[in-house]
Amino acid sequence: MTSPLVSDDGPLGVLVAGAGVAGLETMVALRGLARDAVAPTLVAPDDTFALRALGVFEAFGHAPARRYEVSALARALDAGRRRDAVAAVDRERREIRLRSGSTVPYDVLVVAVGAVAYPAYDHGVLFDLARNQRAVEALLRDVRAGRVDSVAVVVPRQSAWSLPAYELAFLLVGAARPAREVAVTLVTAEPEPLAAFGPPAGEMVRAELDASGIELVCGLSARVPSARIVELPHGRPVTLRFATPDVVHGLLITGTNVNTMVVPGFVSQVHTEFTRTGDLLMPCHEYCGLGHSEMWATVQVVPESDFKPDRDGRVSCAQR
Ligand SMILES: Cc1cc2nc3c(=O)[nH]c(=O)nc-3n(C[C@H](O)[C@H](O)[C@H](O)COP(=O)(O)OP(=O)(O)OC[C@H]3O[C@@H](n4cnc5c(N)ncnc54)[C@H](O)[C@@H]3O)c2cc1C
Ligand SMILES: [Cu+2]
Repeated sequence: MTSPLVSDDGPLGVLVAGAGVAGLETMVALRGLARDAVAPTLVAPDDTFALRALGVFEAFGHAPARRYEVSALARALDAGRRRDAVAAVDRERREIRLRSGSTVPYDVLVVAVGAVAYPAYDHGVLFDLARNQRAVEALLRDVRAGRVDSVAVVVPRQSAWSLPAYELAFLLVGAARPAREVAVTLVTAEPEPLAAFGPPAGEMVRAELDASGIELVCGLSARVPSARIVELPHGRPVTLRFATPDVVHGLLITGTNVNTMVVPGFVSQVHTEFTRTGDLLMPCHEYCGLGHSEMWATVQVVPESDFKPDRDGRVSCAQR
């Protein structure tokens, strides 16, 4: 078998989707290792790239992370650049369809589009400066002015990267006025603080938290009650019924067979069984009006022993 990199038909057309650290490192490595055997193209909607690791500090007024122009980075790597997003992949034809409607062919496709971030809780302040700047700044103003006595920093269950929560807890303690301390509690489902870094790091962080007076609650997943959360049991058949009093909506639960239209005057019924515990996003997938992008809920699939239905055996995420 011949390597695709030594084809006689010219360089291999590599399409890299995503200008985060994964996509950009792939481009750099390709150029370094395969040189002229590849013709890379970078597809991403972003104008700039910045190291997200500095994001928490930025919110507290530290110097913002340096921004790099994505087009300049692509030029420096002698790569093609499309400022667009991938909408669909056609594997048969080896081409992608872009959100703008055009198509781009590829020999090899690298998908590095990152994770989809969404708020785990309806309640509380989502610590995301890019999407929730006003609420984050209001919280920091209140902490600095001594208007809050306590703050709980909650790491949602299933968060893979919990470090920002620890940074946030330390910075909150530092931001409070010396004379008006704020009680900071960090709640995480990790068995040990910063579990991904192993036991020595855990012990160090535990000692630092202690020294800063931050209360640590670990090994527990926090629930922040909300009308947007519906808790359902793992490993047994459930029947879901959806109704709408206003207009047509569409509902799906990610990673399951649940996907239905919801039409005024009818009750949509779906049977399913959740095969693993965890949080699943339940968005509306039918454009239903101005509030559509805000129309989502979280299905928390819990072990059957934790499942607490109403007396009639039902649960509901709608406020009755
Ligand atoms: C506040 C914060 C602090 C962090 N601190 C650290 C740290 O200290 N150390 C550490 O190692 N990690 C840290 N991380 C984690 C790190 O940022 C991520 O692991 C990393 O960004 C993942 O890189 P990625 O390229 O896979 O995805 P992303 O950085 O999410 O990039 C995805 C890219 O894909 C693009 N994209 C999305 N959809 C499409 C589409 N349909 N078509 C084309 N392009 C698309 C996006 O615009 C973006 O350019 C932190 C994360 C956050 C949020
Ligand atoms: Cu909708």
